[in-house]
Amino acid sequence: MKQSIKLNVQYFFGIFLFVSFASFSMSNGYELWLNYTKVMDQNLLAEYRSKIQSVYLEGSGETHAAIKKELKMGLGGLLDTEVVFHKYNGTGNQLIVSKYNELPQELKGNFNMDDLSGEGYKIKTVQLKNASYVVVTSNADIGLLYGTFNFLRLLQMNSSLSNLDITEIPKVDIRVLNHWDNLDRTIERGYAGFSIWNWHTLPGYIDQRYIDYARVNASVGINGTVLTNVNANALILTPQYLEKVKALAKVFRPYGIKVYLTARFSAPIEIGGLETADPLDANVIQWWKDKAKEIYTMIPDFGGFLVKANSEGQPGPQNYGRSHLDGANLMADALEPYGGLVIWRAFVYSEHDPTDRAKQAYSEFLPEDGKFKNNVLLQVKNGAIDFQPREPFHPLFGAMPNTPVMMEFQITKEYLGFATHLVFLPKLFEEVLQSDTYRKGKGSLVAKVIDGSLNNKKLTGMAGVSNVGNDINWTGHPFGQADWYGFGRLAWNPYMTSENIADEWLRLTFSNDEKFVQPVKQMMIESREAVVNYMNPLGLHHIFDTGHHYGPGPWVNNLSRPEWNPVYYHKVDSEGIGFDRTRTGSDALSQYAPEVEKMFTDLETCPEEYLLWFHHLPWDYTLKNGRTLWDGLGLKYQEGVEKVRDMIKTWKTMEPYVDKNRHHQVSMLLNIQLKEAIWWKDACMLYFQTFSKMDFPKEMETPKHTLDYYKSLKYPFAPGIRPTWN
Ligand code: GCV
Repeated sequence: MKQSIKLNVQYFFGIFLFVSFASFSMSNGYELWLNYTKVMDQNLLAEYRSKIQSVYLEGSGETHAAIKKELKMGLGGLLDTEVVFHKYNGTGNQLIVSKYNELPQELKGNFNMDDLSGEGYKIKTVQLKNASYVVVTSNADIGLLYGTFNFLRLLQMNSSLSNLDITEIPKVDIRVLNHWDNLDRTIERGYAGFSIWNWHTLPGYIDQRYIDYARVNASVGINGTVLTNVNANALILTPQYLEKVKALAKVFRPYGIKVYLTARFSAPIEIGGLETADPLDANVIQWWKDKAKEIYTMIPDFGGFLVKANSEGQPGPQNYGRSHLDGANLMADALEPYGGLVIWRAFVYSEHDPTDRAKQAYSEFLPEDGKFKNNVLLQVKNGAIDFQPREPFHPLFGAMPNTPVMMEFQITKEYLGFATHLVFLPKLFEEVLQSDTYRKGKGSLVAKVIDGSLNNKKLTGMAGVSNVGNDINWTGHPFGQADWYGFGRLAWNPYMTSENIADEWLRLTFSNDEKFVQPVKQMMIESREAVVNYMNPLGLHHIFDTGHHYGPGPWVNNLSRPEWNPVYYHKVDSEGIGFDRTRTGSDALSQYAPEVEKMFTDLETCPEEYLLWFHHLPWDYTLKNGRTLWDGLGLKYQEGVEKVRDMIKTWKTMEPYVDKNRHHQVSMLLNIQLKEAIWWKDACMLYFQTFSKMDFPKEMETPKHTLDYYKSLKYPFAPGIRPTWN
């Protein structure tokens, strides 16, 4: 039987995981955080084995089957023992995994299930006379699956089973990954290989990866996936491709994951043969209705459409003189009979609009508050520009009380060093979620907008632009897995701290040894500020090289649209640097609540992290530490570089705790990160110096090359560049 469990494991994770189980020193990271290797602590192992002598598992159906498989794999691996499924024994030392209505009668009294949604669950140690049970229960199969994953996580993290009393309910409804995957398998802003969706071999060939993808997502509560790029190709809505989507939906269904697709606004023309895509045209309206019916006939639980319209060249209702509202409601009407959703993106800015790009989404969408159909969510990026290493929160959060506004984070690191830099993103996500919008007074956190509690919203959501590709370890950088994990955990509970997330992930993925967990956790937490410092300190933003966004390009000034040029964002001149967004400048600050506007406007209260985001300041402006702005900039760049050196030192000492393969991978990547941090410092400071005409601060290491050298660097094949959009 032990043998058969091993075979199961091999079956479910494929050959990659088998290799990693076979030899710790060869781990390739394919298993992600579902690392069910045997519990090392002998006392705990003995405790677990004695408390889980058998498993009572009641129920039927596909999700139930998924639970059983996971328990076999998880317990089989962690306890390195035969997993015995048994009827309720009445004598204890049994793991009970059962929906509440199927629980043995004598256990039911220990639970009040009224407060639970279908996705919620409870895990409790129940003492009955002399018998002790660990019970995982829920009102629905999917909650039971989530509870099962949590239970396995407890074992992975070496928690005691003696006094468990856990109630978990997701705080956000739609917890969804956005894949910017194209039908040719390239990924826009993807740095971990090609798309895992093999459209060519679907629907006939079901890659083991699809199943493992569903498992890992469900393990953190992600319940939806948008399979295709927002720069959409209408072909995905043709019958040929819908058959493939249907096959994926079937794989994901037992794991509670719905599929969504991106809908190209001009699809009625491109694949429907109509002459227009005008949202008010009767034929267009009918076309979308027919398309929705066709999709739901094939995929009854289809999630809905994600739409990028009239943004960066994508077609949309404005091509016909109509509004975003017209466009969104058109699709909402079509999907409504089937319970489908429209997720409409607020990421819009126009080359024909001369106002500050940061202001445009707010101006466009605010007047539409309360006018969208009930099945529309507005998906808003965390900041008003574009996933920068640090951005102030988007002013739309909290400003549209009558519209479900959902969060869009970017898990892939378009502007944070691709899959090469170790930057722990949950720290960034946490900062945004904990920001105070002041829309309903102090404490109106972005997190409260996202979980709906600020304005009593019934429909809530959080999206993460995926960092997954077909690299063996899914995310390229081994630590990129933590960003995927952390996104899922925060989508479930936007109030989790990044520290807890790092702690969990490290234990699940690497080791429970405190000598490993504590220093590496600290390194992860600090890694986000490091990247801000060596790329975009003191509120600088969007100074990345053109198109691919790899490396610095603060000098770029020749692109056709002004707001595509870095010079637009830093506004450097001989006097100083920064974007004045106060009333004397673009006045973008007036889009925030008065308290927030005041805080950012007043130089006394504006956090220095956001200084140059909101202010154009002279080179000799005095920072809080008494140094000039010019010196401060150099010192911040240097600080970022030093932090990467610290990270390298820390990681070196971790060799005894990490398998050779991953230790070596991370070491190599950290060395590249250091090289690139220095590149950023040198290139930016040399460029800014041509305006400030000041000497570098003495603490800053002298640049290795000339500015011309840095300007000459070209990366025509950097990964993730936009392919032709159609
Ligand atoms: C999918 C940025 C990225 C684009 C991306 C766009 C968006 O501009 O560089 O690659 O397009 O955001 O979010 O739509």
